[in-house]
Amino acid sequence: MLEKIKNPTELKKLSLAELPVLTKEIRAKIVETVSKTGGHLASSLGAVELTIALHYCLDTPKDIIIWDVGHQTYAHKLITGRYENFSTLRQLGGISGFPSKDESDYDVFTTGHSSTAISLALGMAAARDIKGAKQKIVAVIGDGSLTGGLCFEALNNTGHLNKDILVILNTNEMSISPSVGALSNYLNKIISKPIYNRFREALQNFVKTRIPLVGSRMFKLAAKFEEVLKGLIIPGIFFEEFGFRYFGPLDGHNLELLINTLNNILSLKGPRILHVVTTKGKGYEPSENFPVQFHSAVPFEIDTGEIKLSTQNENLYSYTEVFSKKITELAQDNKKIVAITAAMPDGTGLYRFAEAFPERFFDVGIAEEHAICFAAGLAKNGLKPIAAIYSTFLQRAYDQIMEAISLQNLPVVLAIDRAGIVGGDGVTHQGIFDIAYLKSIPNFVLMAPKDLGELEAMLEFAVDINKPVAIRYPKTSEQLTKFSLAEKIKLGKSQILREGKDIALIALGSMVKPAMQAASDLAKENIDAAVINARFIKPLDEQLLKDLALRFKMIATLEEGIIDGGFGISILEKINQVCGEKELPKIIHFGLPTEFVTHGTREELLESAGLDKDSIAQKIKVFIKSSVVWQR
Ligand SMILES: Cc1ncc(C[n+]2csc(CCOP(=O)(O)OP(=O)(O)O)c2C)c(N)n1
Repeated sequence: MLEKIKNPTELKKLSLAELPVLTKEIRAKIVETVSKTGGHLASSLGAVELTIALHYCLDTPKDIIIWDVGHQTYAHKLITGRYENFSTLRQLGGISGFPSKDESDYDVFTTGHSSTAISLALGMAAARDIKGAKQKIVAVIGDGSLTGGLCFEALNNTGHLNKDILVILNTNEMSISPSVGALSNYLNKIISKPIYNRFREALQNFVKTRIPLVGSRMFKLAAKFEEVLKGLIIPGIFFEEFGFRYFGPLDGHNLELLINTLNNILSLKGPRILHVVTTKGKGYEPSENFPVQFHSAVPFEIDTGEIKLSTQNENLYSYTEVFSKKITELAQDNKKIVAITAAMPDGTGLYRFAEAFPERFFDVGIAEEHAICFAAGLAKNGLKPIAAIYSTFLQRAYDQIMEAISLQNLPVVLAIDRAGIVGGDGVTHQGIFDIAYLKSIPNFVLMAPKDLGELEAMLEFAVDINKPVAIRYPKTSEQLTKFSLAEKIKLGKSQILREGKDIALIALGSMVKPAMQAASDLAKENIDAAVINARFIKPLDEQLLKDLALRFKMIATLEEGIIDGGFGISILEKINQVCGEKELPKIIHFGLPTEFVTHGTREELLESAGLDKDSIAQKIKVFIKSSVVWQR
């Protein structure tokens, strides 16, 4: 059945009775594909019925569906013309794991960051009304994503503008990990035992037990009273106060109920919210049982749900894991250390810290802006906060980093995970802008470790220094290394790893290894390259740069981030400053162009950006040749 559905028009030709078969086929296709490619399995499985119901009731793409985050859209992709290519999910040149406006007219925005859907939908609704057009607009958002403050800005504005939009709130009690916060508790109460029902039970008991003689009259009075009370304490009163009409909670896997309800609600006017309850991972036992593991799954065996052996390597450790252990170890002795995550205790490795020091661990929900301000508050009152946030999501907290941390000069440590190329998650998740956006912020110390041992040393350094510090590290796994005490991290001091005379390669973090490999390959061709492990993006090692500028006619800078406004440009500026009258060395920058980087494996993407050891060596050879000609 699924194969034949090239678009929602064909979906609508199916009868209600046929739809359950389709849901099975969709789930099977998603599980089969993600078991090979990896991807957001559990969220997509939970939204299958909702997806079918929405496309069944709406006239997409004229009508609009905006999926918050967009990690739940695999069923949407399958019924909007991407069945044939679905096996290429998240692969280089294949279809994206998130909505992509360049991929399909049914994907309205290219998204991947949470809590934006209501704002986007409201903007489109306001434009629709100015144009006098007819268009239904729906935003689909999960309970985890609703913890983002941006949603409340949008709800507030929607109630004020009174626009026709439908928000579907898909609750499954999970963010990536279990949802946290007061709002999450409120939603759980609505689902598990609506306040209204509890009240009615209490009222009836009261009438029966306390006033038996006048029971029937009291029952009538109570019924009236109940009507009034209903207005005050219906489940969605919170949303009603924002100016929304609230419907639900509804079983989000009951297709017929969903379709009937949606048809009714879509014909109404004004801001509406439909609350559906779903099971994360629905229909595939391992993902229902382990929704955290299958939120963003790596390839697995379909029969058991076990991770495929080829994706495991026991000798390799991720930067996240080493961060996780080290920070927990440091916190044993240093009672001032507190840790903060914005809904990513597993992804950032802070789960370990949370287990060891629950009272010093804070999961603030998907709320990066709040996380940073909150960290500033903790630091102001004498603690040592470590906020672990992915590079891409930290973008959201730019202003808070600037004002709450930098302007106050508070000793907060930003542990920036997933810095650089992240792979399959693609354009919205690449952590390639953080150097450029943090470098210009006063007071910050910015660092990047060359290996796992150096990450540990940098963490020690960061918790000791009384300044704002950011450490960026990549999404990759390596063999463990030990940091020798003789190397000791000193503020703004780089490390010479290899002497040379023809060219100096100044490499940052993850680029140190390919720079060293390129240097040994170049040596075979009689090119003698020095390699410097920069360690610091800020402050730069002025003394060393002066020395290099005097000794070398050619310098290369290497970083896993955009060149524009990046580390290499800082080196160029500094060398320009320190060189004085002396002729400047010729400088070549290795890094990424100011463009969005698509999905693929990390290795493929680094290679296509010329950041692998062979491309580096090759380009340096050409650079040296052309520089010699140029100098003559
Ligand atoms: C700004 C931002 N922070 C963090 C994330 C990482 N993230 C992706 S999905 C997700 C959980 C979303 O939970 P929910 O909306 O309830 O959807 P579910 O996966 O439970 O269906 C998180 C934290 C993100 N995409 N955007």
